[in-house]
Amino acid sequence: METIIGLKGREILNAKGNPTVEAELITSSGLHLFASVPSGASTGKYEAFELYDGGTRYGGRGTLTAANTISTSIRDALIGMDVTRQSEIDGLLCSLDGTANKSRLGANAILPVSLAVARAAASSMDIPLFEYINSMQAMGSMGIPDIIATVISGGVFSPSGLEFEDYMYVLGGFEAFSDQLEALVRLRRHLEKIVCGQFGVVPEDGGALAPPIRSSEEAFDLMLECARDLGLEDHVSLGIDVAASELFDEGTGTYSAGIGHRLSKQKLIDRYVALCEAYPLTLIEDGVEENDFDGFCEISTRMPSIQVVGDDLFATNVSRIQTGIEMKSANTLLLKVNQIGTLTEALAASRLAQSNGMDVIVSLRSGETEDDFIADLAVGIGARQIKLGSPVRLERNTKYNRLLRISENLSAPDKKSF
Ligand code: 2PG
Ligand code: MG
Repeated sequence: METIIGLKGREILNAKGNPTVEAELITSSGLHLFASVPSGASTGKYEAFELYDGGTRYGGRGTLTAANTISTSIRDALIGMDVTRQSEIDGLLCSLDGTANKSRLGANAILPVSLAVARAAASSMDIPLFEYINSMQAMGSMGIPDIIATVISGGVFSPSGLEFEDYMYVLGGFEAFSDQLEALVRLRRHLEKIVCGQFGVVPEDGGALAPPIRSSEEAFDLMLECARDLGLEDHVSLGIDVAASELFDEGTGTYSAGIGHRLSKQKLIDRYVALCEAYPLTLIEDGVEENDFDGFCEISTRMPSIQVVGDDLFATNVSRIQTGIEMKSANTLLLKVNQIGTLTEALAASRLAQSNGMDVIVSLRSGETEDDFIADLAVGIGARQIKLGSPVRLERNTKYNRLLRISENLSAPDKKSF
């Protein structure tokens, strides 16, 4: 039996230069495993709580308290436990916290421990992490996901006033994952050339370009021109993450769509329908605000052939996913482990979605770390897609690179890559 003999929390920096938390776990046979948590910028109301120190250090965003919790109370509770008892350990972490949204210890203290435990279990069994995750999931087959990548940023990620948050290429139809990734690199490079040729040097956010454009039509035209130039138009369609909760004004019940424009829900959905008619738009994430299960249902009814994705809507939370299933709100779950705070709960979320015929997209957060756990997660649960962003930032490429290794492994299972 492989047991936990040491556990330490540490404050580290994410890709945005903000503090986050890493767990370091030591097992009885001497394994050292690390895991860290990302954080979002456009976080939903129903996400698990991230605990920050307050005060003046790092503008109040320090994570020493959460890191210290790992080294003390979580450590004391977990010492001696068998690393293969993931659900028991996650249950214990939840009960140590004792709140519905992990607001006492912080999900940023709980999640890195949960992920490090899974890594330790896989290592102790001498199997790759994705295989271990698949065995815990007990449903569906493993597979390399297709890529969804934000290449143009708007909303809170851009100073431009461009109406929606993420403009994404939805890739598909490639023989090999490596071909798909190479195509994405070419798309991102060529798009930069087109955009900079037109606007000069433009700001970037997490590798996505933020040109001074205001309308989705302009973003789509740039993206399609780029795909056509490279002869890749049959391999890409378009997606948007509206992140509509960021645009919603509760008082008036309206949405801001770009600077100076306010739209009713009806007009906003009409706008999606018009965009779908004019462009190969196949994916709309968070098209209305996070409480509006009916609004999501209306999007699904009016555009039955696209992927209607719930991110802030579901918050990787089984009870919200259950409501969405009953109300036929969306056909796709965006799965973000730190929205819920333990691996066991994230797996339950994907199991519920998949067993009800929904697609799952495993997603990063805008404030990522170098941890590549979500690549194994996506493969292990057989997610249809993974949302990782532009492949020009190492915090994103660690995940792409892990998928390259895994895809080699899956095509030649005798040559295991761990
Ligand atoms: C999202 C992600 C990535 P964040 O909304 O899907 O764009 O953003 O991690 O800031 O929530
Ligand atoms: Mg989103």
